Amino acid sequence: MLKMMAASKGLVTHGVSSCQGCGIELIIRNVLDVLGEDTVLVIPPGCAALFSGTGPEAAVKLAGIQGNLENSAAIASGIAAGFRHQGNEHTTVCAFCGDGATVDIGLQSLSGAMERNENILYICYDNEAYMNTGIQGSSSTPLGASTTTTPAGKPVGSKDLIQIVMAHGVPYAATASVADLGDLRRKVKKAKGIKGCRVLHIHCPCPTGWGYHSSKTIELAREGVDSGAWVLMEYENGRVKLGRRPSKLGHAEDYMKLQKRFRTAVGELTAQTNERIISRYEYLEKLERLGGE
Ligand SMILES: Cc1ncc(C[n+]2csc(CCOP(=O)(O)OP(=O)(O)O)c2C)c(N)n1
Ligand code: SF4
Repeated sequence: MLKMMAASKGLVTHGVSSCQGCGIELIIRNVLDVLGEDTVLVIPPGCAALFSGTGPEAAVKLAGIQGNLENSAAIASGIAAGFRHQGNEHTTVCAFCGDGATVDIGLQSLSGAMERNENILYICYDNEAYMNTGIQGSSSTPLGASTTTTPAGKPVGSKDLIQIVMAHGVPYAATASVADLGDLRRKVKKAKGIKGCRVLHIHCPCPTGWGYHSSKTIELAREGVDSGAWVLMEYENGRVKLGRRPSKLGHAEDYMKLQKRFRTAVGELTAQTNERIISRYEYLEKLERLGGE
């Protein structure tokens, strides 16, 4: 492993133990490539912890800490306070957390950090379930998706994290996806250059939990963006700016058909999914127009 670390060029070594086709690996390689080595990472338990670890198992060549599911934003806030005390204004403190660690178990600590406008970059990679412990449903799991705790399909929709973040009035927040790595990198770069609490919410396909072939990660992420199941947007200084308009807005069938987790979501549930996608998108468009007035 030490040899692999030395041989790999970026800040993430070769030979990580995530599943083939895992969206997290693409995300963390790109995020750290943009953030650079003057970065401290906070990673809670979850699949991203496959990249942290201690000693020779660590796949990232950065200082960092693995905390708890409840308190990544609080730990990051403490590290940022330490740097402030030392007069260090340059190091990026980045929390890199799954959806369970963000929208469920760590939501209160994230909310506090956003309220206090802590100088941290909080990234939620969203694979839409508790993957590391066996694909349990989270409040980011979408309507109709089958998990080990929602075997017949989740009967309710997901929490809208970006709107929760916007309600806190942070200086910068954005959604991104592995469907468009150029856009993702641009948003990471922008977030890096802003002071205060910045939040990125990144769609993260998971072949193991979503039930698709590992070669289809990018194709699937693109279907998500094209259908509007995942909306690319930014929020800056109180204004919403939508990214590329979905080319098949409200037609999530192709996206859903590619994934076994939606095998029970037929007919009525698919129609409900499409309705939700359209009404959410129209609402976001209204917010964008309001910001422009
Ligand atoms: C309070 C608490 N409950 C449960 C666990 C067990 N646990 C460890 S990792 C994990 C899954 C985390 O899911 P998520 O944050 O979505 O990340 P993913 O595994 O999907 O990458 C769970 C439930 C824990 N560590 N702490
Ligand atoms: S279970 Fe999913 S998120 Fe976790 S390592 Fe495997 S592909 Fe990645």
